Amino acid sequence: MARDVIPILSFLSLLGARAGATNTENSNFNFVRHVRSLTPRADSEAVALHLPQADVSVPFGAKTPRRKSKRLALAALRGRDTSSSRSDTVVLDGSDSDFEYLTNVTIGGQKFSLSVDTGSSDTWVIQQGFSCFDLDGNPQSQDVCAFGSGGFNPNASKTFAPFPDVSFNITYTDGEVLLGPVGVDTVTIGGLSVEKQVVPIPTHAAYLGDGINSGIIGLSFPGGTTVFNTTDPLKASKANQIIYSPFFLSAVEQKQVKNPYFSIALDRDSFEQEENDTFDPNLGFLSFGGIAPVPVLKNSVTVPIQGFSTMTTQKGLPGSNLFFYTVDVDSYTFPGSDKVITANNSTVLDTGTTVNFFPSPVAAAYAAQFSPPAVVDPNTLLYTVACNATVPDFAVTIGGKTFPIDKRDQILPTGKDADNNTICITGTQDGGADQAGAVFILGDVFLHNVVTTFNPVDGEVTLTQRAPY
Ligand SMILES: *[C@@H]1O[C@H](CO)[C@@H](O)[C@H](O)[C@H]1NC(C)=O
Ligand SMILES: *[C@@H]1O[C@H](CO)[C@@H](O)[C@H](O)[C@H]1NC(C)=O
Ligand SMILES: *[C@@H]1O[C@H](CO)[C@@H](O)[C@H](O)[C@H]1NC(C)=O
Ligand SMILES: *[C@@H]1O[C@H](CO)[C@@H](O)[C@H](O)[C@H]1NC(C)=O
Ligand SMILES: *[C@@H]1O[C@H](CO)[C@@H](O)[C@H](O)[C@H]1NC(C)=O
Ligand SMILES: *[C@@H]1O[C@H](CO)[C@@H](O)[C@H](O)[C@H]1NC(C)=O
Ligand SMILES: *[C@@H]1O[C@H](CO)[C@@H](O)[C@H](O)[C@H]1NC(C)=O
Ligand SMILES: *[C@@H]1O[C@H](CO)[C@@H](O)[C@H](O)[C@H]1NC(C)=O
Ligand SMILES: CC(=O)N[C@H]1CO[C@H](CO)[C@@H](O)[C@@H]1O
Repeated sequence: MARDVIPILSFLSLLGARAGATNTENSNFNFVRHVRSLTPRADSEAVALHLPQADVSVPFGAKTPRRKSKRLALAALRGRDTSSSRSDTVVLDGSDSDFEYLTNVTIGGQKFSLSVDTGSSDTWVIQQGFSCFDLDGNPQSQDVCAFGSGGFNPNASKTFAPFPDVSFNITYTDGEVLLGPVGVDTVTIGGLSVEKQVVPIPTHAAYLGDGINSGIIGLSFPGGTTVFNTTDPLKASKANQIIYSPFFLSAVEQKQVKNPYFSIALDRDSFEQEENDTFDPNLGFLSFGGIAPVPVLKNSVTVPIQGFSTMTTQKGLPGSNLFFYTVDVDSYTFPGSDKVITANNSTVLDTGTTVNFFPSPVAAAYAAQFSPPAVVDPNTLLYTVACNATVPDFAVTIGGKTFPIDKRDQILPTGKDADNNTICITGTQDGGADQAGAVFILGDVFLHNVVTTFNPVDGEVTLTQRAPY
């Protein structure tokens, strides 16, 4: 989820980016492109695939506005200027259609709602008694940070133990900061329990919370963890980074799941729901050990995660030095698509981004096919469209398999104008030029149409088309 928040920021810092920077230098960035990508495994027949049903599934329980840091980070990732006013509007602005996926988690017997994030690696929870700051570092009352609870109390946990002499330190491009000590404790999601999981419990937060979550479940790779071998958070660096197993890899190590899969099915909302609700208990499933329990079709493919490398974790499992679930897209298909050069570059499966961000020529050519056509709003730089426009077909081909996107996903109401008319944007937005270093995003607009099953141990992801719903 959206927590891509952390992931993307970590990604940027790995690239050597600074707050507000629009250029990234590839100093530490070691991207491994897979030859295997040329031979994806098509799971055409006998689907239910080779994938087993999940051992454990939990529902997604709520939607909340995405944090600003994520929007800014995404803007920066796409090479846009985060310091100008336009950056605020590049990504959806806290509208009902822009949300995070949350689920309940128990840590040391204490219950919290955490954001689910396939783009970051730490599972952290704010600590009771924390100090809150604004983004300029001025002390504030705790409620300004807008966590969904008073926080975790390590003294009240029978299973908590401190992880001595280390610290947690994350700084976001928009100035958000979380830092503090780290412990190990039992973490339970649904029926899945992991013992002695490393859990940062920050005491200092400059946080733009949503009033519901108290932290994040990071489902990405060990390389993205941000715990450092120093008690002085100022001394945190790549050199003293402690690579540890994130929650799901710990579950694999502790044999709490039969198979090394976690799977996500994200449901689309209806226009009507988005209009009136800020809470929806039926947004899909996060599943462990197999594929999420929703009806699927036979159309399915397994492809390697690009950038995955077999560094080993402390406990000997393969991990990756990247934090993203990146795939190669073969092509985008829509009326007139034969005239545009499509996707040469990395595309990230991101549960935390609402819309798709595709190469400029793709976004422009597709926008022109709406009737009436979608046009770029000069203020927001987003493609806006009549809410009742006719939507052209669109499909994404990955590993030789073509996954259509439901037309309902391609028009999103984002708010009202001064005359109370609903403003709509398209689900396919401009992610910048298709050039070296570019990163594009397959967001919720795409992910509503597939079940995404991640295998972070073998570095593969399986996309399976959902039955219409
Ligand atoms: C999470 O916990 C709250 C409070 O106990 C409960 O009301 C809610 O239904 C739970 N949500 C899910 C998705 O289980
Ligand atoms: C836990 O106990 C220690 C020692 O008594 C105390 O300093 C600390 O503030 C307590 N933490 C919380 C969150 O209550
Ligand atoms: C931290 O660094 C010290 C000194 O180099 C080392 O002995 C210790 O094992 C490190 N701790 C961890 C958790 O890596
Ligand atoms: C966190 O670590 C970075 C170095 O990686 C450092 O520049 C920054 O000041 C630290 N943040 C805090 C609040 O100590
Ligand atoms: C949403 O609220 C508006 C205004 O109160 C109402 O007219 C409309 O019927 C509601 N829609 C749904 C699906 O409840
Ligand atoms: C993308 O790849 C195609 C075929 O390999 C090539 O013709 C095209 O020039 C590339 N696009 C860009 C922007 O370089
Ligand atoms: C779409 O809505 C506009 C007004 O918002 C209306 O003028 C137009 O006739 C509608 N088009 C269709 C196809 O319903
Ligand atoms: C728009 O709707 C809101 C709430 O329904 C109302 O307070 C406001 O006056 C309306 N504005 C216009 C221009 O009609
Ligand atoms: C990471 C990657 O594959 N980058 C490619 C993006 O597209 C340009 C133009 O085709 C290539 O030169 C890059 O290698």
